[in-house]
Amino acid sequence: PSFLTQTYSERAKVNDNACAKKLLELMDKKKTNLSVAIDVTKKDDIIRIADLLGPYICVLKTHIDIVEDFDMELVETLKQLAQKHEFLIFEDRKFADIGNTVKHQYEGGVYKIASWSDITNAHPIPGEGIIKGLKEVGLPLNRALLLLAEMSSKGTLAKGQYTLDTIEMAKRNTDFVIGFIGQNRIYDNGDNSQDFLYLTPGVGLETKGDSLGQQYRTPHQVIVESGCDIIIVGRGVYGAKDDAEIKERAEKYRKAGWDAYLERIGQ
Ligand code: S5P
Repeated sequence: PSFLTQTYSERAKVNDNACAKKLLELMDKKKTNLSVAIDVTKKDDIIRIADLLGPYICVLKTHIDIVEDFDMELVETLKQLAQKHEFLIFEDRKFADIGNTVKHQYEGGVYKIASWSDITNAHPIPGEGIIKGLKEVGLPLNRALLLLAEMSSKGTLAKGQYTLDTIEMAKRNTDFVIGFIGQNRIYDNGDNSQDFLYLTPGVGLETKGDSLGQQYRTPHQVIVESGCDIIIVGRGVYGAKDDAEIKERAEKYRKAGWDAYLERIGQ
């Protein structure tokens, strides 16, 4: 059967990537396919919101280079919160350079991303060397990679043959690549040979987009109509007026995403 109609826990059993397996298991346990993008710029705000949202999310997505007062204590705290609430950390670094350069960017520099982020992502634009470079650092640490197969923004060049070639790249690197950032479940051969996870940003219930090209769809469109697995929501959740409303919004998106998943698997 197609992975589309299987439960997350059934898929966890047959996925032999440790990181993907753990993610599918905790999604099933916590009943959530919601990832929140905490795109705020102060350390204390990230920590406060992460602790608040822990119970509602399967993946905490960060943009570590927008944090004004970054230090390693921030990522240590996020690691502790990830343990406390059982979620994975995804640094949305969007690597896009040659293998040798991304290796350094992933392992070293100020942020030492590989030391704390379970999942990161890369544009396939440089060719397969980018995966090989990241893999040299990430595999020994049991990290995993997502390839950007499509984007949510208006006018994106990631479409058509580019997207199809991205899927082929992933199929040749299944030891490290666990899935995609994309808008549609493009590859599902239905024969259980390779289960890729589709994480989908550009999700909003209230608005259709922003003034800078972002485009939003609903959790139902993403999970049921497009067959993706995880909804990524940023401003739709953290952009609330206070903590109580942030929690309310997280629960609203969690429920919308989970109900859509139940509908998809026919439960
Ligand atoms: O195609 C993409 C890929 C990503 S990872 N479109 C996106 O918007 N993103 C990220 O998802 C983006 O960098 C941001 O962190 C989040 C969307 O945030 P929102 O506030 O628009 O929901």
